[in-house]
Amino acid sequence: MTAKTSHRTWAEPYKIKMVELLHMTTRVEREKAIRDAGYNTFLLRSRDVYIDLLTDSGTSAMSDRQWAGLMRGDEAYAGSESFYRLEEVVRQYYGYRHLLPTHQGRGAEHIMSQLLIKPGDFIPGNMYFTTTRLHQELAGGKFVDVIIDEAHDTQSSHPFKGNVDLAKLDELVQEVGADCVPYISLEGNVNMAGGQPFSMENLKALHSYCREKGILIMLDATRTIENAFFIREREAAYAGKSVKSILREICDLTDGCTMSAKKDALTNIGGFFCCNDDELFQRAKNLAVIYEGLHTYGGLAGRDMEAMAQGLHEAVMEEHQAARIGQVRYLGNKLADAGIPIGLPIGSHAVFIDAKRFLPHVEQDSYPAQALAAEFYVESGVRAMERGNVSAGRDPETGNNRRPALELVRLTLPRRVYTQAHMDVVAECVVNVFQRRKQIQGLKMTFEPEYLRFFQARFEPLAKNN
Ligand code: PLI
Repeated sequence: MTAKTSHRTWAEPYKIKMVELLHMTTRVEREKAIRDAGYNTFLLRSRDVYIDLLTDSGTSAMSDRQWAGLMRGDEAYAGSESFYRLEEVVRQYYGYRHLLPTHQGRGAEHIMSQLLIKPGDFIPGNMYFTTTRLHQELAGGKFVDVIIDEAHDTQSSHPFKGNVDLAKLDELVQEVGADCVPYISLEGNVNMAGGQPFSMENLKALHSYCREKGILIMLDATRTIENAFFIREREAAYAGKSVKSILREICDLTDGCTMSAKKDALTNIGGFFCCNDDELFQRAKNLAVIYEGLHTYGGLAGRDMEAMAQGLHEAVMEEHQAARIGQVRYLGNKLADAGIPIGLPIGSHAVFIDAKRFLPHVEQDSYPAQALAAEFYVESGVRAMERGNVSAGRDPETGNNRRPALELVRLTLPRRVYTQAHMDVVAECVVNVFQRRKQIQGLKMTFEPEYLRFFQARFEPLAKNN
C-alpha cells in the first residue's frame, strides 16, 4: 500500500479536538487503592488510574462524526431510522442478510447459544473466550478447543496462530458425531491467544469441511476487521486487497456472527447478532424481546446505533487500522527490545506479557499474572488485565483451576485514546517492575464469585517465603 501523504508509517489519521484530564496519584495512594481493590484491577476506581490499559472494550475515542451522529439518533421505540441506517452499513461491510442489535457482545452470545445449542452438544472453537464459553455452557453445551498448538506457545512466531486445527476438529466430530456439533465458534484475532489472526486459507478449508459435515460456522466478529488487516499483510494472495473486501470475504464464508461493537466498531456500547437463515432470525428476534428489547433496537438507544454505523465506516479505513496496529507494535517492540518476555507475534489490540517467564518463581495457583498486573498499577498507575488462571476459571467437572498454558498480563490499547509518550511511560513501568521481579510474590484468592470470577474476585498477597 502506498501512503497517501508522506508521514511516518503509523502516525494517527486524526487530530485531537477535546481532551480528558487525568488524575495523578502517589505510590502510597496506589498501594492503598490496590489493597482496597483486593489486588484485582477490575475493582479499582478509574479516577485512581493514570493510563488505563484494562481493555479496548467500549474505551475508544469517538470521532466528531460519531458525536454528531448522537444528535441524529432516532429514539423511536419501534422502527427507528437509526436501526435501518445501521442495518445498511452492516450489510455493506459484513454482508449478512439479517441484523439484530444487542446491548453488547454477550447479549448476542446469549441469544445465539440459546438458539443453536441443545444440552449435550459440543462447540469447537479456536480458543475459548470467557463470556462466549459461559453462554455455551449455560445452554448445556461443552466447549472444545481446536486451535492449532502454536497458539498456546507465546514464543511461536506462526503468522496465523488463530487457525483452526482441522485434524483436532475432525477427531471431535468423529468421536461425538456431527449431529452433536451445531456450529464451530470461530473468533477473528483470537483475544485469549494474544490477538492472533486466522488465515483465509484456513477459513476456506474449514468452510469446505463444515459444509460437508453440515456444521455451521458462527464468527465472533468482535475484532475481525483487525484480522482482515493481518490477512492482507501476511497472506500473499491478499497483498493488494482492501481490508473491506477481505472482511466481506471472511463473512461470506460463515453463516452468521456475534459482535461486540465496543471493539472494532469504535463505540462505547453495543453489539449485534447476524445470520443469513430466515427461520433462525425469526427465532432470534423473538428471544430478543425477552432479553434485550424490540428487534429494531435490541437494548441500544437510537444514538448508539448511529455511533456504531459511523464507527464501522471509520473502522474499515486502511489508515485507521495502520495507526491502530502500528501503535500496539510500537509498544510491543519497545518491550521486546528491553528483554521483556511478550507474546509473539505482537497482536492487534494488546501487548501480552508472559507472566510465567516474567515471574518463574511464582507457581500458577498463586496467580502470577494477577500479581503482575497489580504491580504494574502500583509502579506507575498503569492498569492492565490478567488473562491466565483467574480468567480461565475452574473446570466444571473437577472443580480445579484450569491452569491454562498461557498465563498472561494484557496491556490493551483503547483505540485513538493514548499517545506515543503514554506508550513510553508504559514501557518504562514494565521495565522497572522487571528489574525488581524477584521480590514479587504471588497472591491467594480470598473471594471467588460463581461466574466469570476474574471480574470480581479478591486476593491478598501471600506472606513472604510462603
Ligand atoms: O464485552 P461484550 O459483552 O461486549 O463482548 C464480549 C466479547 C466477546 N468476544 C470477544 C472476542 C471479546 O473480546 C469480548 C469482550 N471482551 C472484553 C470485554 C475484553 O476486555 O477483551
